[in-house]
Amino acid sequence: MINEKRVRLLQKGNETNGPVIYWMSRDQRVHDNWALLYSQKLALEKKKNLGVVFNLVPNFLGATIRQYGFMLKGLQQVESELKKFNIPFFLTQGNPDFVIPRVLNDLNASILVSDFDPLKIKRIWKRDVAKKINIPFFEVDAHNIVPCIFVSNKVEFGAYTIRPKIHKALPEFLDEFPELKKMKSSELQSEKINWTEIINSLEVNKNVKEVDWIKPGEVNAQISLKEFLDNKLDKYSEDRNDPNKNALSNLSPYLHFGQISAQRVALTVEQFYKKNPSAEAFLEELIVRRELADNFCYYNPKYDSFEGFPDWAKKTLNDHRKDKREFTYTLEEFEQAKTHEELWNAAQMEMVRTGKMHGYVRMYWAKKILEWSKSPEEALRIAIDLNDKYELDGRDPNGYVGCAWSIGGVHDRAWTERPVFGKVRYMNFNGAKRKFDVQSYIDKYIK
Ligand code: FAD
Ligand code: FO1
Repeated sequence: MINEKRVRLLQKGNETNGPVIYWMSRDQRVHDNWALLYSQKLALEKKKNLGVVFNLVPNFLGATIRQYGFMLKGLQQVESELKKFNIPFFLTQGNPDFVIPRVLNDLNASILVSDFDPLKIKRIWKRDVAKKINIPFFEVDAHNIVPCIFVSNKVEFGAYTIRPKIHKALPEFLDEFPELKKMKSSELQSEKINWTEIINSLEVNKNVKEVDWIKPGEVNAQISLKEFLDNKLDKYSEDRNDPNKNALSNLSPYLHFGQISAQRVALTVEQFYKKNPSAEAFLEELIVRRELADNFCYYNPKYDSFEGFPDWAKKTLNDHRKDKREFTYTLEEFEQAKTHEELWNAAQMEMVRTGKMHGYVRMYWAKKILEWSKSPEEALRIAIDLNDKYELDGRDPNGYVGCAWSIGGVHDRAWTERPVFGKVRYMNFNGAKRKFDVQSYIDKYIK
């Protein structure tokens, strides 16, 4: 059963007798995918074929071979898993507003289904595609447990305002997924995809190397989930702010690329780990914090700029715009970890080397960029640029909110006023020292 509140008709149209097409983008997985399940429901009801299209764009918000490699290896597994269900997978390349209408036309598609994504770039893609097609165009929120547009119709002030709305809706939306059914084999076939050729032909930055500590794809995501829940959930509450402890789930790259469903993670915790002392703390991050980020990006189009900060933060940062900066660094100096503070340099090196900076350190890392940049605008741009260039989980609503929380007080409150930060929450080396053994963290990343 699919809750219709997860589905939105973006544009009416006239069906053909061709296949239902799911334009996969944010949720790159076969199982536990509401957009794919809804596409199959339509196809079975209307006795039509079903196909999946993924359109590869030549560049995406500063992504490098590190992220494209992870994503494409995951998509390769999507293709072979779909084959077991007789669902052809079409990989197209180019600008979606040109390529998607063309492939829909080539396939004589009857209905188009897409997955929800609050990022501006995705909303522009869909708007442009909608202008050029006249078949029904649906959007399904396959990323959030409580659909983003259902849980609230406005920008929420913070976790404390969205949490009750989410918790009230969870009994209805934290429901079990139906199984994907096998389709009858049909004349709808996709041609063989030469994945090596596709990866080699990418014109993205190839100096940010792929990482090998995490294996991409839907199956590896499930293995990581089980490993975390069995071996690390117990200590999550107490250890999650200590970057020297391997206490986090490391699910964010899988969640970012949609290789695992947050709803599946939450269902697993509810079913098998309910009694765990850390279950609540983990679900708070996974459900409330994550859905709060989608809410911010969807209802605040300026989610990646100073304009998007709350009024109190804009005012206080403006009041302190002229404060003397003890140190200022350029993007390059930050990027090469050339600041005066070893802890910050170590955090930068963790991100550059592993593609995943520890969550606690990320807050300190971004706040120091505010302190050591010429302006809050420049600080936000540098934080986003570096985060999106090196992080596997970058280019994500969580990242824009993470940077805006750190630099512009988004979803936070005013604190004691001080130079440069004004009333934006301050964090520093001494604060970190109280939380964990900073020297061993530094030694680990600063040879
Ligand atoms: P865990 O603690 O195991 O959390 C599990 C899941 O809960 C995460 O994968 C994520 O989906 C969610 N979650 C946890 N913390 C947060 C949070 N603060 N906000 C929203 N969701 C959260 N997260 C990204 O996914 N992509 C980013 O680009 C990103 N950039 C950030 C930048 C800054 C400056 C800050 C302060 C935070 C950023 N975060 C980002 C949020 C958070 O740090 C990461 O989600 C988390 O560290 C991912 O590691 P994990 O999955 O092992 O975390
Ligand atoms: N989505 C696409 O539909 N096509 C792409 O080629 C594509 C590339 C890409 C590269 C890096 C990255 O982090 C994300 C990328 N995405 C792409 C989007 C991704 O699927 C997510 O939807 C968003 O980044 C999260 O909202």
